[in-house]
Amino acid sequence: KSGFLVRKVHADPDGKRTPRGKRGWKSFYAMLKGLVLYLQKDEYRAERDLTEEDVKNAVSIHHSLAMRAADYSKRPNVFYLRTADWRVFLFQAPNAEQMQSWITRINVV
Ligand code: I3P
Repeated sequence: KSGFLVRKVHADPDGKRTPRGKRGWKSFYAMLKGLVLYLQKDEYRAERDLTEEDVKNAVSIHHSLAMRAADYSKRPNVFYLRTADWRVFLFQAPNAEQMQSWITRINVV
């Protein structure tokens, strides 16, 4: 699965609140491959090698949990991703259907 997602980092490993200045929303082209959610800064280019930054932004979704961010009302179609190492991301999908599709795909693996 792939598509555009806007990401906000809410908590760093061990659930520590991400500091001010690193909490802004950023747009990525997201690709779910196996147990890794790749977040590419530029829009998708077919055979491109992953850059150092792409690797840094990639998230392991092994033992992670995605759920609709019912308590977050500043933007629509936002879901939480909590990783095994207790990081927390918010992701905004382009529409409700895409949001649900990402949640289902992340939780099924
Ligand atoms: C953050 C940015 C986010 C905002 C966050 C700010 O600033 O303005 O959009 O979250 O508020 O800290 P920065 O880019 O300097 O990190 P919201 O859009 O959800 O308000 P927060 O610290 O209350 O999460």
